[in-house]
Amino acid sequence: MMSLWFWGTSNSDSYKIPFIQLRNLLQYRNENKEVLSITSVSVVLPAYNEAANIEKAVFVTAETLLKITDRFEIIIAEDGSTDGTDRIASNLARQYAYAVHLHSDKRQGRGKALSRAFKAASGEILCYIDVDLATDMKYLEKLITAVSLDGYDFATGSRMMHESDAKRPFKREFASRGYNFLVRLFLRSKLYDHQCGFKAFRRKALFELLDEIENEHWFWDTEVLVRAQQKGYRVMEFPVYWRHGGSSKVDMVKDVKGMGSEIFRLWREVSPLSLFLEKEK
Ligand SMILES: Nc1nc2c(ncn2[C@@H]2O[C@H](COP(=O)(O)OP(=O)(O)O)[C@@H](O)[C@H]2O)c(=O)[nH]1
Ligand SMILES: [Mg+2]
Repeated sequence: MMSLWFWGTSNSDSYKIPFIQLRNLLQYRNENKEVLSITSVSVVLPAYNEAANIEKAVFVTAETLLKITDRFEIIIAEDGSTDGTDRIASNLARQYAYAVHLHSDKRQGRGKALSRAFKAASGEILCYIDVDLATDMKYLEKLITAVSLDGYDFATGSRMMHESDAKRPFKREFASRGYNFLVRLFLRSKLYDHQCGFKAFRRKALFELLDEIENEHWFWDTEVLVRAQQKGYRVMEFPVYWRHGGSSKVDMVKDVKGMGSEIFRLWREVSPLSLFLEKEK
């Protein structure tokens, strides 16, 4: 687990922290001792063809984490990229001691990449953030303190609560509303948004269900939150400011269909009604 004192310098980027900003951060840290060193945090950035965004995502995440804890690592879980993301990620890992690069030549799917990264992570608090930083990073402190100090086991940002401020294309909004409705109905979830790429977990709680998660791609998020609720873990959902990241890796036909069938696969596994129907057969 790396600390501030391992902070490296980069010659090539425009996102490196200038000295004056670093001094302000140090002052902030001195004045806000209670938020510091609460615990160690691992933030995973799942990345597939993110050459345009990955460097900014790592630096903004590091800058934000510095205000929260002095023990953190940032794991770039990258696979299958064909646009040079792998090269950028391995350079970042070489230059900055807090950055780790996990790579696979073949695209793994977002869920598999996340599971693998969490197994390699050393933090007590485990988080992940989509690389487009669609959720405003000002919520990272709230996300982390939910599981480190406030007694929750899982925490997730939400675009679907009354106080949320989220803008995305109509087609995505429509599909997402229908999807979350079905998850609430069939999987008896109490949450409004299962797919927001902004989540934190208490290490022990996540590891207790990680090997039960069958989905290896987009449905991973939903499966984690549904199984967590089924096991009686405390899940915190809170409204966030969220802006669509421009492009998307979601295939609106194939992935939406896949998510639908995954709802019914999980329903068959966890619903008492389906277990009853199976017995009757
Ligand atoms: N490692 C890995 N990351 C992925 C994969 N597919 C998507 N991602 C990442 O998952 C995150 C969410 O993707 P995005 O296209 O922003 O999804 P959207 O916001 O729901 O449209 C991004 O950081 C992607 O790079 C994959 O197969 N492997
Ligand atoms: Mg996105």
